[in-house]
Amino acid sequence: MAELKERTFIAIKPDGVQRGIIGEVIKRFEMKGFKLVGMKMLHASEDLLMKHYVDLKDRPFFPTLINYMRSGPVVAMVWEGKGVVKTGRVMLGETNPADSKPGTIRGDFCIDVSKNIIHGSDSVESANKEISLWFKDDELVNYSSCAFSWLY
Ligand code: DAT
Ligand code: MG
Repeated sequence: MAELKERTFIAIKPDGVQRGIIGEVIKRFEMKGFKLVGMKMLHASEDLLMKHYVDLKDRPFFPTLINYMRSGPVVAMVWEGKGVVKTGRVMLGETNPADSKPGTIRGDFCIDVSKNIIHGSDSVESANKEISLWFKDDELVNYSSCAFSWLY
């Protein structure tokens, strides 16, 4: 069923990597039941980041945002499962950590909007765009998870 194959793009930003939050993020998505189908660590290029954040190019914080995203390596991931885009956003919390509830990733691990440690796609359409921007087809892995029939 196609709805069980929905995918989202999640990236741990340079501050999340430096602060040792990679494992915690992976743990939360794994424990929820989502399936990891792609993951890599990289220094994102300016070109990639300009494309990724193109919708924000006219915002005053755009140059700071690009510099921040280039300040160290990021961990890029693709997670799969029913409703993963929307649920992923709920798990992340609000854009501004100050508005994020405890129990969310941003609510639990960061303070400032300009250092909010993680990215998650905001719609299925942006997820598809972002996944194809960050990953080649052969970097996404097809496999069946033994948990599948216990989740759905
Ligand atoms: P989100 O990452 O929750 O999808 P967004 O797409 O609106 O939020 O913005 C992308 C990133 O830009 C966000 O994670 C942090 C940064 N940002 C957004 N609004 C900001 C602001 N007012 N000041 C500084 N950085 C901001
Ligand atoms: Mg966004």
